[in-house]
Amino acid sequence: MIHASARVIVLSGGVGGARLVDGLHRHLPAGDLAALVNTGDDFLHLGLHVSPDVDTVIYTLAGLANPATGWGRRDESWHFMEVLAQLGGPTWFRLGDRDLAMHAERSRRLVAGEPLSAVTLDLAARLGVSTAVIPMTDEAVRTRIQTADGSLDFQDYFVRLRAEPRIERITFEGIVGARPAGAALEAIASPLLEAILVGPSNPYLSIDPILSVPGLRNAMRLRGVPIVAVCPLIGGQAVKGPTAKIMRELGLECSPQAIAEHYSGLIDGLVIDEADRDWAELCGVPACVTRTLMDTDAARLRLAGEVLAFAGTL
Ligand code: FO1
Repeated sequence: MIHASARVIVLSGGVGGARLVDGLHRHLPAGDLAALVNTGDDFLHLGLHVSPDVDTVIYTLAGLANPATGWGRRDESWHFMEVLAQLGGPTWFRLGDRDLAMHAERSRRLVAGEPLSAVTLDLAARLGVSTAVIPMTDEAVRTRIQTADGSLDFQDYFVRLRAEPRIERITFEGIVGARPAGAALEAIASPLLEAILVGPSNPYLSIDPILSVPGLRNAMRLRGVPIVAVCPLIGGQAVKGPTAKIMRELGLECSPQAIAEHYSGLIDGLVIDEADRDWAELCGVPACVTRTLMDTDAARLRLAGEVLAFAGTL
């Protein structure tokens, strides 16, 4: 129940979001942080429930993440994939031997009837992670990409097709029946809560699923603590992933102003990079201009401190 005493909640999806979670995890005393993570990227693969954004946060905070990719584990071996290839199985989604244990054990506990949030909180704790890693919902929500040639499962689009298809619309299958994970509502209700942060994740693919879980956005808005987002773009470009490409395909300008507009009504402030200093007056909310590139552990730690300090002024 460490999340019931959270001081800070951070919304995260993808590799970029996990970097800010890591900075906050390093900056804050153990147990003060709760990460509310996207599960729209989850899928059943080889009969296993894979939760990529959750695992990216867990591995990053545990110091186990592959530094080159940001996802999966460092010091991996690939015997499973080698034999899978020989057997003619799908190899487009790469599962390392050690990573495989996470998917197998999560699947075993889900099949036994445990809710995703209970399994996730426990697996993170078993890897020594003191931050509460909370899936946005225990129900199945699946991000689907609508293209001119039909709709695609998320990982098919993002990994197998390398995010090349042109997006017309993004939908979240199962979102209507989804409820916020109990642990998420407990963290939001924490009497110690000081701020809610939105990581520099892809707003459309990674944050919108979280904000679309019925009741979650309102619960955060009504809590009455500052809500601050970190802009995922620097100089009109995404630091990692297809955010800028998707914004163009959705007819959006790749600017901090478009990001601020996307989060309008939710955020009280936006953190933007020095390269985008000229946009500060155009975001409609107070903007904090700083260096947002988290290319080192020190940069993650520094940005985390600055974001929290900025939230404290709102
Ligand atoms: N991303 C890839 O681009 N290629 C992969 O083979 C791949 C495997 C993978 C395995 C486990 C995991 O937790 C994540 C993995 N990812 C892979 C990343 C994942 O597709 C994305 O990080 C999220 O779904 C979007 O942020």
